[in-house]
Amino acid sequence: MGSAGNDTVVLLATPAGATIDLGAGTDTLTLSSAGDTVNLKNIESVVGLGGNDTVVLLNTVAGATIDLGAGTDTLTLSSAGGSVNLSSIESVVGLGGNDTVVLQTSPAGATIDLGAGTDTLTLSAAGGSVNLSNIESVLGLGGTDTVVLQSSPAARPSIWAPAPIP
Ligand SMILES: [Ca+2]
Ligand SMILES: [Ca+2]
Repeated sequence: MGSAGNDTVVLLATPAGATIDLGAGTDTLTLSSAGDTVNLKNIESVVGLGGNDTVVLLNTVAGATIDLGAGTDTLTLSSAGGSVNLSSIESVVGLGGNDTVVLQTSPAGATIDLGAGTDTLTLSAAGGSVNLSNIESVLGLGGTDTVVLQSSPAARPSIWAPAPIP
């Protein structure tokens, strides 16, 4: 458990399934280079390195930034939903909450399933290829996007693309 202050924690080795709660403040956690399987709470910034990381968010700090680095990484969002900014995550799993996900970078062929709730995904400005499930709204930016809908909500999702430059 972290203190109320701002904690900066670097994991050197972590038991699989460890739960890490850094409490109040603006906290940063760096996962071990071997890859970690962890359950996280109250962490504003998560940095993964080259290992394969499996991360479960027990809660989502609004606007949290999560970059799991190289490797084959999986992130499960909090069941309460929330807004997160993601980089370098091969598989993102959302649960019943309303999720607002912004991809800052996405690996080619990343799989993103935001589950139940009313979910919004913003694609990376760099473009890329993604496989999507259960997302009510998808917003693309200036990049070249390849999107495969593996399953879409009953009402077709609304997908926006920027207007062409006149
Ligand atoms: Ca990683
Ligand atoms: Ca959801």
